[in-house]
Amino acid sequence: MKNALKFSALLFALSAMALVIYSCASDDSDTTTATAEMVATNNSGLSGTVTFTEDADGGVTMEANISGIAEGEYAIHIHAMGDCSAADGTSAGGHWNPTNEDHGVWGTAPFHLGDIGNITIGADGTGTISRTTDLWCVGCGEDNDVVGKGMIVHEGIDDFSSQPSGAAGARIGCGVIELQ
Ligand SMILES: [Cu+2]
Ligand SMILES: [Zn+2]
Repeated sequence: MKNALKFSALLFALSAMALVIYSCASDDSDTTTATAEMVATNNSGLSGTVTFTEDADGGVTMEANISGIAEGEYAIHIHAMGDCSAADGTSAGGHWNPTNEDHGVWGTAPFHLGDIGNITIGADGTGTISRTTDLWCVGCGEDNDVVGKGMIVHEGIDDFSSQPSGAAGARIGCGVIELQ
C-alpha cells in the first residue's frame, strides 16, 4: 500500500512536469504583434492591413496588404504620428525618423526608419509588400518602436532622393500601428 502511494505520487509529479514542458513548448507569447488598419484619406477608396511581428530573436517582419486603389506603384512609409484624424492624412506628420537621417532607400545609408519604399498594386487593385529587419521593435518602448506610429500610402511614387519625403504627393491611406 505504501509503495502504491509512493508510485502515484511519482506519477503525479511526472505528469505535472510533462504539463509544464508541454505548455512552454506550445507557448507563442515570444512573438509580439502590432497591426495598422488602413483607412482611406482624400476619399481614395483604399483599405488594407499592415502587420508587424517580432519573433523571439528580435527580428521584425512587416507585411502590408493594400487594396481598393488603381493598378500602379505607390509610396508607403511609416510616419511619426499615429494620428489619422485629418481627412488628408497630414495628422500623421512627417516620416518616422528617430535616427535623424535624410530620406532615402532602405538599407543604403542615409535613410529614415520609416522608409518602406513603393508598393506595386496589380490590376485587381491589391498589392503586398514585406520587410524583415532588426532595426525595428514591436512594443519595446524604445526609440525604434513601431507601435504608435502611422502607416501612410501616397498617391505617387517615392523617388528615394527628394527631401524630406521622396516627393510622393498627397496621402491616400492612413493607419495607426497598434499593439495587439
Ligand atoms: Cu509617406
Ligand atoms: Zn523618408
